Amino acid sequence: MKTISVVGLGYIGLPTAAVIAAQGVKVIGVDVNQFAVDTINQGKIHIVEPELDALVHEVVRKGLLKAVTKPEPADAFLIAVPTPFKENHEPDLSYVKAAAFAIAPALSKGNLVILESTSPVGTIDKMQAWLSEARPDLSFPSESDLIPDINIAYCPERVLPGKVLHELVDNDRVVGGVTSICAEKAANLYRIFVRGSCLITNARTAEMCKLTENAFRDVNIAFANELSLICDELKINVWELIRLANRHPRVDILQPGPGVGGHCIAVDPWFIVDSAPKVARLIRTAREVNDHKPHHVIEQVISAAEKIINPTIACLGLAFKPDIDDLRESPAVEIVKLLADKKIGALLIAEPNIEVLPAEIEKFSNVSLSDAASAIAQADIVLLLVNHRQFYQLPNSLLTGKRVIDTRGVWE
Ligand code: SAJ
Repeated sequence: MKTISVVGLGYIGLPTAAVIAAQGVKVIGVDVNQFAVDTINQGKIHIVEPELDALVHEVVRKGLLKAVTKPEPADAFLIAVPTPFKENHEPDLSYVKAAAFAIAPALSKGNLVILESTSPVGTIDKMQAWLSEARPDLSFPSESDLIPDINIAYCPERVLPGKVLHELVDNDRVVGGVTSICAEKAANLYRIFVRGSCLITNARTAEMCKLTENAFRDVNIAFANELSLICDELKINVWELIRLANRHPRVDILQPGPGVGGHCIAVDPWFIVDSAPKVARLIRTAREVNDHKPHHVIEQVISAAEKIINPTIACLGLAFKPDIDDLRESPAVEIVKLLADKKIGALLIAEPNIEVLPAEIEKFSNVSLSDAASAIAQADIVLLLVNHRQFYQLPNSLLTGKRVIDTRGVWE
């Protein structure tokens, strides 16, 4: 494999492109975002991920990675574009469709096309149909038993934001081919940079596997979140309860929080619900339990603020999980926005990983950015939303006399 094209240079595509290029393979990265393309070609990055800047700098300098806005011929095309959902939780495949039509003119006989984007079951068939529509002169795997011109596979990414460069290499990969030859060819591509095992299956199972992994986590977090609501009612410390229950050899409960954030776990289970609405009852309920959690936290703040005139509320953390600066789909952001909108009091936000508040929060006149210690010192109510490592270091004495709502169990 001499040249690999990676389509979509975001949180998954760019690290993947860089890791492949680091193995000495020529990589052409494609993105519709001119700013991203220009930034990468300068050896810089437009996203935040530990160690990625140095790696991109090195592979661009060596001429192994270049970014373009229009696809160019390559031996393999790896598509890593977003698959969000629409208002009604229906999957939005428009980016996959656009990517398929964009690469079609650059395809030639012998090429391998792999989709990595999290997708509802059956997406690979749609992608193949779009490619075939755009290139009727080429044959595709399901059309005959003959060797097709183009091989197609679905291989989901499964890396954890914050540890992407390590997990890209060390995690096992599920490689789903439209035919077993497609799977074998795709596995050979991943073996260029993956140290984990490449587990071969069909494309449909691989599509469902990705959704299953994130739905599993969502259901388990929902269990913890539901327990936290039950414990609030029954006056039991949920953190102690979980710690004790987890001493059973076959019990491993996750941690409650203010809700589930990020762009994966709160989205992917809906793809399962959308495909099998009558039977996916537990998965749907878990989503609803987790989506309700931010509203429960708001109720807790409202009730704590009831007897205080013009309360000051310190809100600790905005990111969707600890020790990152990623605010996308963060329950903490949702909570702060709703509290600001309800004008419950003055909100002092402490988020050690950002320097300016996002516009959606900054627009409120009752909100300002602060450091954690002074926010707590001025506050009547302390609302802990993210368990960033800096917050564990704050002396407990700062909290004396404050009403504390700790959604992550940092000060339990
Ligand atoms: N959370 C809890 N309690 C917990 C664990 C997590 O409330 O006990 C919350 C976090 O605070 C966060 C959300 O869940 O708001 C999601 O965080 P996460 O660390 O569980 O997962 P992500 O979204 O960063 O990454 C997930 C990973 N999937 C699984 O662990 C099954 C990752 O491997 C996937 O590649 C990624 O989704 C993805 O791209 O799909």
